[in-house]
Amino acid sequence: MKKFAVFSGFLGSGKTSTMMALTHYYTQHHGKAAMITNDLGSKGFADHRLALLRGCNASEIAEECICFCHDVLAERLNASFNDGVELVVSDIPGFGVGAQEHVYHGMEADYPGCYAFAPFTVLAEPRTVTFLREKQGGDLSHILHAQLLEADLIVLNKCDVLTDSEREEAITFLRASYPLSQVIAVSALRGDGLEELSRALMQGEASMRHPDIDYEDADLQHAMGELSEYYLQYHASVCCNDFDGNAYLLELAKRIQAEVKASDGEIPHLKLLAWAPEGDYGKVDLLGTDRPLEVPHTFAQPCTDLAVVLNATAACPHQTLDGIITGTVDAVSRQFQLEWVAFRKECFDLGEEE
Ligand SMILES: Nc1nc2c(ncn2[C@@H]2O[C@H](COP(=O)(O)OP(=O)(O)OP(=O)(O)O)[C@@H](O)[C@H]2O)c(=O)[nH]1
Ligand SMILES: [Mg+2]
Repeated sequence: MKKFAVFSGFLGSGKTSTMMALTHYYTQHHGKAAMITNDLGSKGFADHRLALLRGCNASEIAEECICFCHDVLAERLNASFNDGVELVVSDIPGFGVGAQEHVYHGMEADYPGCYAFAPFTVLAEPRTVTFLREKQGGDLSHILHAQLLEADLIVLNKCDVLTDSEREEAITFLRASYPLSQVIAVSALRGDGLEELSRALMQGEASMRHPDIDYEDADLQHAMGELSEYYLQYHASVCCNDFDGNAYLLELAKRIQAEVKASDGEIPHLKLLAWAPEGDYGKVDLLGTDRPLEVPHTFAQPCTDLAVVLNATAACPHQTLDGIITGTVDAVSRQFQLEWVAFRKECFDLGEEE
């Protein structure tokens, strides 16, 4: 049986990490699996680069959401399935709200009976559960709830940060709040729960129900309209020395975090990925102004030459975000005595784009 699964979920919940861990696990233990990273804007986003650096069977669909380019998605699925792939997973850009309708129902309407859809999957992290339980986060809670309403399968990720009893409490809460969804717990970082996830996707089926979501809901629209996206790809080099690539990425992330906070904005996810010509790489994630920085991977060697991709989604006007990030890259690069040359930059309000 060949299956296609969409992974929805909030920024930073671990969609990309779980897709990478799952495709590796599935390929090692069952059969071929592939992942698609789907982003708006140019090609070459951090998630896709990271998947390639991690040696995953990965491709990207850029410039358009898979909600609206069924022909491109169908071609990609056909190529994978013809190549012996059994499971293809794709994420969804933006908030993903409405993706069950747009992707599963849209593909079934355009290509009736051609594809088997795995349970529509929504990633949640422990903080998602805290927000929903304590009704914190204002607009954010609205988005998280709308996403989870669509789920056939809720995957509680990052279970490595929870005790056993905290994990069970979180699962109980999710099951009670979303009784139509199966709930499982994983840790993409540690590799826990990947067999259960593989089975849920391959043995389960999409419900193809029409979730009761009010897309025109003013709060949801308001939350979507507040976000802006920033994308920068550049090359940085030092002329006659080497430098600490890990310290450089951390300094960038720290300063951007402080400046976004000072501007009263919020930054749910900034990804900083840099790699050296030999393939050594470093990654730093910023998941909010009030959270510690995440360092999923560090450079093993000092650097002389780096390609850098920086993607951010923030709740602040795109002009402000542009000023903060571009200014910080310039200042920190100078501090590290680096010459930097940008070769692609995009910055826009997500509300306008969507
Ligand atoms: N502790 C822990 N951290 C994790 C786990 N999975 C992902 N992370 C970290 O969470 C951060 C966000 O993970 P991503 O996989 O980039 O999240 P995403 O949902 O793809 O984010 P967007 O692409 O912005 O929507 C990264 O720093 C990961 O290393 C996990 O199982 N445990
Ligand atoms: Mg991602």
